[in-house]
Amino acid sequence: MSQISCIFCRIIHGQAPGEVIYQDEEITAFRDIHPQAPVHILIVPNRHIPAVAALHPDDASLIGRMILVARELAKREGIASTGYRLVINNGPQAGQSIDHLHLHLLGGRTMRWPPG
Ligand code: DGP
Repeated sequence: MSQISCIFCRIIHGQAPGEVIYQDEEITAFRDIHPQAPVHILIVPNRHIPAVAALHPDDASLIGRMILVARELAKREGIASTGYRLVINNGPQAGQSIDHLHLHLLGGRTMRWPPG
């Protein structure tokens, strides 16, 4: 199910511009429009799931696959050995700005901790 007003649904379905670098029957990955690192990719479910808070137990394998896709893309992007960060923001205080679940893959520079 997709939502016409959701920018990520529109990118997934080719109805809005996006640099899609991976897609299968349940997951799409595209480059972040405001990259925070040399490599910044968003891995998203094709189905409109608003946030981690909206996940069901049946989605466990989907979330697992999103992480495996991120790992594969990190290899393809040449950051597997130098390291990378996977982030999911959930809700306003975490800074979630798009209400379509997305896993950030960030790499290509040294990261600080804790995050801001
Ligand atoms: P978050 O703050 O965790 O909700 O991250 C949302 C990310 O989505 C943010 O890093 C910028 C990115 N983004 C927002 N709109 C677009 C868009 O239209 N296209 C692409 N490729 N990325 C977008």
